[in-house]
Amino acid sequence: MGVNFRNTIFFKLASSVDACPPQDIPEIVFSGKSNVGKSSLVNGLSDNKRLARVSQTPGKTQAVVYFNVDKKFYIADLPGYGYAKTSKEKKEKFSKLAENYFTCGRKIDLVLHLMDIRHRPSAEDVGMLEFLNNSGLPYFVVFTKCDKFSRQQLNKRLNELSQELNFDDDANVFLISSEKKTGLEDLKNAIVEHLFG
Ligand SMILES: Nc1nc2c(ncn2[C@@H]2O[C@H](COP(=O)(O)OP(=O)(O)O)[C@@H](O)[C@H]2O)c(=O)[nH]1
Ligand SMILES: [Mg+2]
Repeated sequence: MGVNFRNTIFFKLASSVDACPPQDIPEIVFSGKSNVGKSSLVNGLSDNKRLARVSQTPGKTQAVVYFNVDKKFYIADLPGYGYAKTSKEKKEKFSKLAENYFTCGRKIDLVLHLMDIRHRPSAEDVGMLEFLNNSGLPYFVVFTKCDKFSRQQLNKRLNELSQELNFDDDANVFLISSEKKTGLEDLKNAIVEHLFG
């Protein structure tokens, strides 16, 4: 099935799992820390800089943001976790929402877990990968902001990271830069192949 990623629209915001849209089409979920580049990836995939708000202030998004991609699937952009700049109460509220998302009974067709290639994985990242490995949910590991490194540095980083993180044997790992638009075609193809191939 061909998917026109440019035909991506904002669909809705849900500040609780009850407000999530009906599951009439498949759903992929973006998870990861605030500021890792989730909104930028939505914009990068759809080639539309104005679609998702790219925030300089991490922790702003406190709802699941749904995008409808060419009427073929949803992207659910989860609130980022692990950022303490907002009040404690807010932090707990939105990290709960992200946490509940995976156990609320929604059918999730694919998880993209994003991590910044420059940083050591956080405890949440390690926990998330452990959860994904145990849950049997299909997932891709997406390392963001790869424009910050040379090709050689990237390979070195990837080696280090694969020792720190427990990727599933057949885990799909992608190196992307939303800024330089590298790795996005491979990622799009893999998403479409996974959902409709
Ligand atoms: N250099 C670089 N910066 C990026 C990239 N993707 C996102 N950023 C920056 O990282 C910050 C957070 O991005 P955003 O998409 O809002 O992250 P989110 O909180 O996960 O949605 C912004 O300042 C972006 O410009 C990338 O591929 N390369
Ligand atoms: Mg965002």
